[in-house]
Amino acid sequence: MEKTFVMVKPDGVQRNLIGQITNRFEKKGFQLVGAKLMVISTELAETHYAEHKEKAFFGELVEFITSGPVFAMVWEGDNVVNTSRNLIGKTNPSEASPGTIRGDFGVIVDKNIIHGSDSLESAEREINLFFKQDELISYEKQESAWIY
Ligand code: RTP
Ligand code: MG
Repeated sequence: MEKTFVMVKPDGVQRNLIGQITNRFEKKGFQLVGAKLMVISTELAETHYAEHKEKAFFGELVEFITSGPVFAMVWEGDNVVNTSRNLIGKTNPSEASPGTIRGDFGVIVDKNIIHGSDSLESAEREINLFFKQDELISYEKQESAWIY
């Protein structure tokens, strides 16, 4: 089953948006298979965002993403990589459609609330960067009497 890496960035955590963001993925029908609150090291931030190393905003991006706790998650489901990017919305919240996470909660590009992997390859790379194999739990949804 396809998996993707999603992370509530430090601004989203500070604004108490973890619940509302995870709720959108749950309501969509995706399954949470891993999650943790963590503070990213500078080394991990630089590796995660290595594709932007040469960009003018790289230093600020690393500084921001390491500035406080993030909520890192792995979500599973059909086409979850692409669909998550659609739920998240365009990089710049001023261009992101209402109804998307960035469109509803974000204002400026360098504080855009949430990260989502941009391809299957990125998803695999990022999941392995942030999670150990035994931190991911695959499980069946049950239709049994003890669920109320
Ligand atoms: P992300 O990787 O964080 O999920 O965002 P993304 O794919 O939508 O956008 P990407 O091009 O990968 O950019 C990574 C992050 O860099 C910041 N950024 N700042 N100042 C700027 O012009 C600028 N452009 C990008 C954003 O915070 C973006 O999420
Ligand atoms: Mg990106």
